[in-house]
Order: sequence, then C-alpha cells, then structure tokens
Amino acid sequence: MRTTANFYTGLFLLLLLSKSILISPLYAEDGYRLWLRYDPLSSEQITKYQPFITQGVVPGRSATMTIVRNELAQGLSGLLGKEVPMSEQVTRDGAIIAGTPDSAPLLQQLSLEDTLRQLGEEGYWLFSTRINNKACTVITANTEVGVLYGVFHFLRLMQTGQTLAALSLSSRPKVQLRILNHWDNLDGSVERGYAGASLWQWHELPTYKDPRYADYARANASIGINGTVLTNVNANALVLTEEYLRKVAALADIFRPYGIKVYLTARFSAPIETGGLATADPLDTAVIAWWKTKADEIYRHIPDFGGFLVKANSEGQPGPQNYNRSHADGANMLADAVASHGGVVMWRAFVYDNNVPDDRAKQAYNEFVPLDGQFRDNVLVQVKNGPIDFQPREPFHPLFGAMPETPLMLELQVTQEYFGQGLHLTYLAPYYKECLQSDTYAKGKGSYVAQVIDGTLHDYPITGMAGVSNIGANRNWTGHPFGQANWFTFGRLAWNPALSAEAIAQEWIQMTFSEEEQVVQLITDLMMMSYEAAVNYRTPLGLHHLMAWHHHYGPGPWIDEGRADWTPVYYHRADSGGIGFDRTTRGSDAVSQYFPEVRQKFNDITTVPENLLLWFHHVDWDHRMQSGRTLWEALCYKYYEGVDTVRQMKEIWHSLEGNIDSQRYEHVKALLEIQLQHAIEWRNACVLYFQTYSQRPIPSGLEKPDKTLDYYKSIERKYLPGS
Ligand code: GCW
Repeated sequence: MRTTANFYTGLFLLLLLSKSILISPLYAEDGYRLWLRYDPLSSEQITKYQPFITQGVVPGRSATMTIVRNELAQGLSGLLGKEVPMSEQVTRDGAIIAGTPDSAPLLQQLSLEDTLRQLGEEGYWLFSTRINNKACTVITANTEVGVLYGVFHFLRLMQTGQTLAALSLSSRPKVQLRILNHWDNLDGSVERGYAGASLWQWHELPTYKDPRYADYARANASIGINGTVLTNVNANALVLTEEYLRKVAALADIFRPYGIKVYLTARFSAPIETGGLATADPLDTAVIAWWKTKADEIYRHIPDFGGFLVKANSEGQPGPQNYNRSHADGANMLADAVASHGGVVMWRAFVYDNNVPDDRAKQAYNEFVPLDGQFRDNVLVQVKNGPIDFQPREPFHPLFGAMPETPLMLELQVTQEYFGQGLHLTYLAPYYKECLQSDTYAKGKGSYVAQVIDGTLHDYPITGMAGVSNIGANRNWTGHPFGQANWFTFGRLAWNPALSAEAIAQEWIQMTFSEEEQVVQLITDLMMMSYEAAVNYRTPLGLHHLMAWHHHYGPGPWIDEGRADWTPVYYHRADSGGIGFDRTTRGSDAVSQYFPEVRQKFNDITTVPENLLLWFHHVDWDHRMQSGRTLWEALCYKYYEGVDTVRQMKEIWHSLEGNIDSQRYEHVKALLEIQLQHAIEWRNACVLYFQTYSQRPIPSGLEKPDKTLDYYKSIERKYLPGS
C-alpha cells in the first residue's frame, strides 16, 4: 500500500512538474508556435473585443469544420485569456458564426449569394450582422477551406489589434497555386536546408503520423498556402513507387482538410530507373504508357494529387533533350498523363548548360521563348525571380512578359541559400517585392511581373507562385527565428502580391513577438534594413555569384577553377581596367532579351540603375558614380555600409532586451553577432580581393581590414548543413 501511495504521489509531483515546465515561458517561447501563439492580449484590448466575442458557433462535423471549430476556440480563448463557449445556436449578442451556407444552415436566412459568387473557391467574407435578433460576426465562404482562411483572417485581426466593429471585408487569392517546394531528399536530408532534417519521416510513414504534420498544414493554411511539393527537384524516382506512394498518401490525407494538395517531383528517367524500360524518350509509346499508368496509380492513392514539378536538363538532371526532344515534348507527355485527373505539370525554366558557349543568364530565355504556345493547358513554366540563381540582387527574369501563351509561375527562394543560410537575419519581402514590382513593359508601361504572375497581363488560365521552403525538423521550424517571417511572407504575398513588405513585417511581428507599438516599430525598422545590408556586404552594385564553392555560405570571389559558369570570376570579370559582366549590346547582349524600354535603360551606363550596374556593364574603376565618387570608392563604401547596417541591426535588437522573451531574445542576439562577424568577412575578403585588380587604396576614414586576403582565402568550412 505504502509503495503504491508513494508511487502515486511521485507521479502527481512529476505531472505537476511537467505541467509547470509546459507552461513556463522558457519552454513556451521556443518558436514552435510560429505566428499562431494566441497568448492573451493586453487588458485594454480584451475589454474592447469582449462585447464582440461571447460565443462561437461552428456547425458541421467534417474534418475541415472540426479544424475550423478548434482553431476558433483555441484562438478566441487564448487571445481573450478565458474560455469562449462553442455552441450550436446563436443565443447571445457577440456570437461568431463560421461556416458555409451548407455547413451552417442558420446562414441561409441571410442573402449571401451575390457576394459569395465573387469569392471563388477559396475567398471568404467577414461581416457584422444580426441573426435571431442578436449582433453577430459571420465568417463565411463557398467552401469549408474558404471558411478556414476566413477564421485565420479574423484571428489575425485580433492579433494585430484591429477593430471588430461593423466588419465588412472579403478577400480572395490573386494567385491560384500557392506552393511550397521542399528540396527534401528521401534520406532525410534537405538540399539547401538549414533548419535540421526533413520533416517527412519516410521510414515511419504511413504507419506513424507525426502530429507535427498537422501543425505544418495548419501553419500553411493560416497564410493561404494550398500546395506542397514534398520532394527535391533533384529528384529520386523511388518516391513514385507503390511503397512510397502509400507514405505520400498518408501525408496527403492529413493535409487535405487544410486545403493543401500534395505534389511530387518527377524524375524524368523514372521509366528506366524504376520501370525497367530502355528509354525515357517522351515520344516513345512505351514511355507514354508508363507515365499514364503511373499517374493512374498515383491518383488511386491520392485522388486529389496536385501534379508534378520537374527539373529537366539542368545541372545534370535527365530530361527530354537527352533524346533530342524539347522541353514542351517532355512537359506535354507528363501533362497528358495527369490531365484526366485534373493534375498540372510545373516545368522549371532553371536550365543552363556549361557546354553552351553563351552567357548563362541568357539560356533559359533562349530555350523557352521559341516554345511559347506549344505547352498543354495544364502546364505552367516555373521561373526563378532572376536569370541566374536567386542571387541577393538580380534584375527580373526576362522570361516574364515574354511568354504570353504559357502560364509562367514565379519561383522564389525562401530558404536562405545565398543569404547567410540559417545564421543571418534577412527579411526577404523587399527582395520578393523588387521582382514583383518590376515593369516588364511587355504590353507597355505598367506591365509588372506581379501582373504576369497573377495572370491578368496575359489572361493566363492557371497561375502560381512557388517558394523553396526553409522548413525543417528544428523545433522552431526555420532555424533562425526570423526565418519564420520569410515563410509567412511567401504565403501572404502569394495570396496577394500587392501587400507591402512593411505591412507584412508589422503583422508578423505583432503575431510573433509583441503588440507594443514601439517594439513593432523597432523590429520593423530592423527587418526592413536587413535586405539591402545583405546585398551590400556581399554583392553590391550588381555583382553576383561571389560565394564560396559548394556550400555557398562565405565569400569566394577568387575561385576560378572547375566548371566556368560555377566560378565567381566568370561573373565579376574584374581586371586592371574595371569590373562587371558586359551584358550590353556590345557584350553578351543579354539586355536584348528585355522589352525595348527596359533594354535601353539597362544598356546605357547613364540610365542603368546603379544597383544593377555591374550586372550589365564592365565598368572602369574610375567611372564617376552619381555621388561623384569613383566606382572603386563607391564599391568600397557599399561594402562598408553593409557591415554598418548590421551593427545598427544589432543595436536595435539590444535595445529590445526585456521586451522580448529571453529565449528568443538571446538566440537572435547571438545570431546577429555571428552575422556581424560574417558580414565583416565578406566585406574584407571582397574588398581586399578586388583591390588586387583596382590597385587603389581603400578610401580614408574606412577601417582597414585587420586580416590579409590570404587569411580569408584560407578559410575552409566543412560540414555546413544543406550542401
Ligand atoms: O540554387 C541552386 C542550388 C541547387 C539547386 C538548384 C536548383 C536543387 O545551388 O542546390 O538544386 O539551384 O534550383 O535546381
């Protein structure tokens, strides 16, 4: 008896202890909750909201409506700091009703049709009204997933301190396919992943379904992401086998009620590797039949499978060109296989070949523009923001605007391959916006990339935006706590590319860190300066591709061995006369891939934006910049400015001590210190290296590098993640 009693007392104490661990802020602020923390608002805010929120009414028992009900209950109770009852009927003023006219028959007494008709499959509508003579807020949509999006919007209003009085707002996504691309490998590693291993536990699936999969889906749904490509574009055919399809189906089942479809990368040579065929020629009848059968098999497992993402004939991946067929031949063959099931093919335009003796920046355009109009209706061509490869600053890709007959989707990199990986704070919204706001002039002034992407410029029947994911198995999902902001931003911008970088930052900060106005302002400032700083301490004035070999983390402007188009010297072309890649009409003529107004602007050294100067021109070291400085001086000042901005970011962060929970405060603080040291390394390495060509002094007043160029060259980094 005694022992049993002791045992239970012990257990009780243990439970008490674990409970106190669970609710202690130390554990609570590990970043797992992302922007969906739902901690109690300030008491003033709660007093303001209280009359509008007295009960939740979410009828319907489907999987999605259950998610909606739980989210609303959790969100309202959390934010108001006390339980909000969920009921079947509206019984008091201040009810929140969420549902479609079908799932919530009590909404049928309102005339919703006219507005709902304009909202499509995913849009939603929030409004204040009276039902049963009670003042209510209605969250409605045509579909249950639309309602879920609406609920997240409603909770966001509260998280960001906005009014709930006389609500009347609706929203529908501007882009149809809002998709994360995971570069996750079947062995659990993630190419260019800096947040731990892959989330997908392939060896446990389909039997064990980690609860984290649902948390992942929930986070994505909260920002409107509706698709996920589970596997790396450097693809493994194994994922298309029966064994793996069962695992994929288990994930798809979890994601479905959150409105998320699953896609896979298709390895072009899969018919050979797993099908036992002798060829993967897209015009071969056996190959065509193999893919058709394979697609049917996939859809038996996953009836709403989204389709394939393909990297072909790029960086050694197999593709139709191995058989002298075109990208259109390859894409169409796969498109035909999934068409009857409603699937799509996203065919990447990231292609280049070192055997092609032409400027790498020109190759995608050269290969794809002649194919415009030749792709099936269910094919999208997926284009990176710029013509090289997610470099810190690139001009917009010349394909945007140049393929009116082919839906082009935008590929952005959320994972920070070229932005300090898991260690640097770089808020990427300004980078994404730079591309979206670029004017292609395809149909005259005002033909922005955003309008190509949302389909309005060329009337595309399908539209899409992809973000290369920065998510991994790290407790806080993204490694760097501020990596979460880039995931959040991708979703928000894919829903509405017109949102401003600043507005998104403010929203995210309020939801993630604090509602205090001062804190929000300071972190916004810090985030908004971080992108330009990242460019400045790495690749200012249009320089690009200066990173170290393989891992791409540190500087390596001196690298001149190996495949030419993977070496920095190919891109910066520094010599005693000057620096920069001549892509003008006198050089590689890449400028001519742009529409005349843009071409002219980029081609002329007096009109090219200075932040792209060395992308398009080889420029004399003594060239006079707008500031009156020489190019060499201006280059130095930019590098120094980059480092100075990081110092400023550090100071801002330090001023927040006590206003941010200590766990995340200390983490970010330490990472900013790493970032500063690394920014100095980039700056010094590049300035010292380019000085060997310019033969000019570092302008007086700028601190001299305390190490030699040889020192920086000798830095060797081993075992960096993601490579
Ligand atoms: O950014 C480069 C990366 C490769 C990547 C490739 C691509 C998946 O260095 O790791 O491969 O682009 O986008 O295909």
